[in-house]
Amino acid sequence: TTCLLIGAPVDSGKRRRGCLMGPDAYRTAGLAESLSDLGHAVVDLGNCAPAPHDQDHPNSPAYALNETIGWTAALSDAAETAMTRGFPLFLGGDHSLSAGSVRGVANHAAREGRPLFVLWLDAHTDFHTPKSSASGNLHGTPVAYFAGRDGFDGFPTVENPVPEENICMIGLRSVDAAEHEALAATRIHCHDMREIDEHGIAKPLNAFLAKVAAANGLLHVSLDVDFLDPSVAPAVGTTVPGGATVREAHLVMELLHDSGLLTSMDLVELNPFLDERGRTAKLMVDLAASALGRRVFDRTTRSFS
Ligand code: DIR
Ligand code: MN
Ligand code: MN
Ligand code: MN
Repeated sequence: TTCLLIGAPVDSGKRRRGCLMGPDAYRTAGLAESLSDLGHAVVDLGNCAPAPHDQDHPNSPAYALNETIGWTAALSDAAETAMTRGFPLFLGGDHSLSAGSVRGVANHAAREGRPLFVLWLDAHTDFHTPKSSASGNLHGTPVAYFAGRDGFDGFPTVENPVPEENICMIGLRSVDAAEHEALAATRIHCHDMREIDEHGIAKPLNAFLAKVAAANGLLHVSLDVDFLDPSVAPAVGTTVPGGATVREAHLVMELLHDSGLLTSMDLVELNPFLDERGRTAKLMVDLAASALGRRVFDRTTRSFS
């Protein structure tokens, strides 16, 4: 596989600053080296910049709306192009970047005549619209955008919305009332941490992967740092206790790799300003490596019975 590293230093999706340093933290933590050690060709495409956009009003209800629109347009184009060349890895940047990455990947999938599936690994559902959001932070809106919800005036039109039943969320533990109500009216697969506690993380994941395989789909994974428990991944602005363990997260990545279905990925919400000597950045790099084939023993050739 040719891994394409696409820096997306998006910091407009919320008020707390620092995610713009994410791409360089991943580079510093050795992402390219980790992937080339696995035998992949790695091309670092450098950092993207937002498309030209109107200036933002400092007190608009949706924070930095126009800048986020500019990022969505630029990253969508970058994603669509990258999908024809290899495996894109979007190095965030806050989660608003996924409005662009997923829109672009969805356009590519449509051109290939294949359905797109999205796995959302996050404490949050990010299913607000700019109108429903109480915080006005647009990093809480990308799923609503690429699923085709109304309320994204000024954003690039979503020509190829991801069908609700093709979206699976795992790790949920912070869902507000407006999101609950909106999600209840959809066919999005939502798996909260209680379900993981009771049944294990492989169960909902394998069920979803079976659907992707049966449909010959493309699979995009969006990994929010706050999917992980803050005790192991502190460098994120929106920590929520009770998240995935290191091994639960690696198991997800290992199963994704073994499925052979994964075709693109976002690493989002890392705020290096809050990190402890690169600890969270290194964990995210290790998870990306697992998704791209790092393993202890190879399940395809070894028998453990
Ligand atoms: C939160 C932000 N739900 C909001 N979401 C986050 O502002 O609406 N997503 N942090 O990962
Ligand atoms: Mn998120
Ligand atoms: Mn989150
Ligand atoms: Mn499900």
